[in-house]
Amino acid sequence: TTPIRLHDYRPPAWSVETVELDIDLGIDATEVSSRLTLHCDPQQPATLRLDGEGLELLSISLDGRKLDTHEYRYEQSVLEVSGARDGSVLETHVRVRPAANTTLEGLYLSGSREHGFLLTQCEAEGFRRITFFPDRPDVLARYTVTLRADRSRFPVLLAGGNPAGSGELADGRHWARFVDPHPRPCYLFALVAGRLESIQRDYVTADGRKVKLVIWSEANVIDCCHYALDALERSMRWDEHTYGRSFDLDVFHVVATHDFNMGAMENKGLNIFNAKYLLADPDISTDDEYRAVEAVVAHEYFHNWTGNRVTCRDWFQLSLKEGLTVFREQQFSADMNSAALKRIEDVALLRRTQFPEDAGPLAHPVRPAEYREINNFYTATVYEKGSELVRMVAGRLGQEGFRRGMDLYFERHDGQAATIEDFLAALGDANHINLSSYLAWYSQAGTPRLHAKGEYDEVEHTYTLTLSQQTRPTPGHVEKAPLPIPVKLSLFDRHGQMLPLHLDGEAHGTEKVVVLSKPTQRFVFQHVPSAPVPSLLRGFSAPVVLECDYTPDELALLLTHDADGFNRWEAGQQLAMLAFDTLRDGDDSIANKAWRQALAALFEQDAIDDALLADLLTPPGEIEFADRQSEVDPAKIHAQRQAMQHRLAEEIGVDALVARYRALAAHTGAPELDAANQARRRLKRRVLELLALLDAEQAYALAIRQYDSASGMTDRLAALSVLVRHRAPQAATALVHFRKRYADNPLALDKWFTVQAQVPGEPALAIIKHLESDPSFTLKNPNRARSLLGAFASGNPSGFHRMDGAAYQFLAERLAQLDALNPQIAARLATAFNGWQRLEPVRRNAARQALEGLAQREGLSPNLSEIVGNVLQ
Ligand code: HT7
Ligand code: ZN
Repeated sequence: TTPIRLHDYRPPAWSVETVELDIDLGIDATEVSSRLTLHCDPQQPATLRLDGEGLELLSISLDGRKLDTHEYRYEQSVLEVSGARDGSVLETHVRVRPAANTTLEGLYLSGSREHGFLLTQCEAEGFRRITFFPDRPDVLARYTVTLRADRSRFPVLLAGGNPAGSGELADGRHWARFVDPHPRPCYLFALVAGRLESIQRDYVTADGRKVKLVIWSEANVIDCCHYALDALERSMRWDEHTYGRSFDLDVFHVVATHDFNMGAMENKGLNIFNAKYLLADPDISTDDEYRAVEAVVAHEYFHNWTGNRVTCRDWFQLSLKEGLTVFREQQFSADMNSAALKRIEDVALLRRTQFPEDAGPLAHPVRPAEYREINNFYTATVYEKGSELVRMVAGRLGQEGFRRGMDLYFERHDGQAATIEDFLAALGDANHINLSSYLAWYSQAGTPRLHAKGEYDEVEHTYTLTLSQQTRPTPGHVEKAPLPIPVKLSLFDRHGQMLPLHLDGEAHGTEKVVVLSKPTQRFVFQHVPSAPVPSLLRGFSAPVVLECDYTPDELALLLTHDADGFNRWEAGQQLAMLAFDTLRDGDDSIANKAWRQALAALFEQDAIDDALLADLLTPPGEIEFADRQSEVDPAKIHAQRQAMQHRLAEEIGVDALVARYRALAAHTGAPELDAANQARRRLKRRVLELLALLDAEQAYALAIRQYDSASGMTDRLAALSVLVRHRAPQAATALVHFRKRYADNPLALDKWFTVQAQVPGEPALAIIKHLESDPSFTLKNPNRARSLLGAFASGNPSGFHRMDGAAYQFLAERLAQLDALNPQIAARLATAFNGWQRLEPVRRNAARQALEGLAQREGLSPNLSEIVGNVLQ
């Protein structure tokens, strides 16, 4: 396939004013009748071309006249119609086959033929699998949708928009109609039909309109939807309060499915969720999952304005809605929970997922210049780095300035398909600032390295900070331009006190943002009484890798004294990196001592929030350590990281660990979700993990007691994970118990697979192969495939990267099988190979062989072949 290029964008020759869909639903066959009112510029007549994939065309008419076969052509997923003119009405009647659709794109069946329900997924290009249409986001139309079906098999009929009638038909069938007054792109179309239960609540908007909120699920889990309904209400209030944006239909439906390719989908008025991100129950969901449900509910809801009311001109602008909506969700979650913990979680995610993407063969700009398969571009770069770019701009404008800018963005572009330039222009114009220099961040791949060097002049009492930036080449782009990098900084004295900042003759309090816009710049701070310790990039003010020649003592000082939780954690992470780099072949180092002694002291003081302490006690992950190396040996990284943690546990001591564990365990009874209880559980888990490195027997005994007495999934899974990862003798019984207890709960069973897929090192592959024969394992369900294969290949570096390459061959085999069922999921799992070029030579050769073998297979989907091809580059 030839790539699609941003540069080649042209406005659509044809627009669609209204869409009337009449859909006759059936599990094996569904018939879709469509009536489109079309427009084109009479001065620039063009052939009418509509997208349509795998559609069985039953009839076609133009302006009321049935067309002969010579008047249209349907080939290679394009329908060409002759004779259409401005104002023409095109009617098509097609058949699609939901039960046979394993791609989970377009119209498909969730669950079994007997009990399951029908639903759609149209983003990015699934609408063309339902009917003929110009399937591009800049064609906005008004939709009227009528659904018809057998009442007993499909008692619930839903589509996005306001309800506009329903009634009975002959032979036990019924119908329901929905009208959406807001013009929208076709990727936001959705329908759901089947036997579903609901919970609902009335919501009154800030301007007094009543909106009915309804959450739908299969009957057995409807009681697990209350938390999501609360989260939805909180999101709606927050968006009204923070951005002045209210919901704009009479009813808002949300539906849970176990069969979904991604997390959730923001279809207008009918959000559809992967059950993993909608259902919440203490017996099934961990604390992290509760927070994820809240975050995803908010994210999808926020899309109503950032994505739906203002949509994207083309898929290159995907980050316009995704980066911005991730940012809005991050703000919301920070407001609802601890802001420091949220920032830690998000930065850790960015480093674990986006930094490796940006450093390897899959690197691409936040706004890619070209793509072959758009589904492969729903990436950490577009989402997470995209959000960091919005954060930088928002920081530049300040809270009020950003709000002014967003108001102008909505005012200018409501009902339109916009670009990233439009977004920056609105934010800038509302504040009389030119933000166009930030565009370079959107078009340039790679994580910039920010180098910092400080010099103190004892005579002049000045501190000169020299900042420089460099971005390494990424595939196809060698030359990199300097970017505007906001560096939020403070200076600390050697007692851990923040110093007042004086720059260019002005006082700036104790925290200041300087912007590095050139390759190198110097910033001279005056009136600095003694040689300071700089705290740089505070709050992670830019998505860069900081290189600064800190001494271990300096980092330990920041870790101990900074009042801000995030900065403290960041100093600890940098110190742990230093400790890791200097821990050669088991030797101790100054950095190592500084890291563990500082943490042991904080542990003893008992003055920090439990959750923050748990995060401080966690060194960067194996992927982050690997990201800094050129000849990666994942087994060695795993061993070194374990050794660091072992020494940390020794430094704290068995007695202190056990005492703290017991104190925490004494508090945790009912699985309450308040911050203090969540924090206690988080620290308890971390303490148990450290103890397991030091005194395995005692830790296993505590773990098995915790497993048996746990009142919720957080404690139960934490205990199980300690037992399983260490291959404790008690693990087998606990696993059998868990398997039995949750036999009917897919979300809990996914965790059972994942916990075993993450056993480190050599044993993992045999475990995976054994688990594949469990009757509940299937490649057809994305959550299940991810819970085993994804957790192994992307979440267990020492298990996946075996020296003998057997896991590479195994994954390649499974990817080929999966590809035949669900190309989107196969392509996503294949990204586990990213970074293979930086492996040490033995593994590198083995990975190359597996990838080359996969690439040569016949009939790979465009999705998988694009990823494999790019990874191999
Ligand atoms: N905007 C949604 C993207 C999405 C998606 C993309 C491709 C294939 C399937 C998909 N399901 C959902 C999700 C979001 O970012 O909110
Ligand atoms: Zn989104």
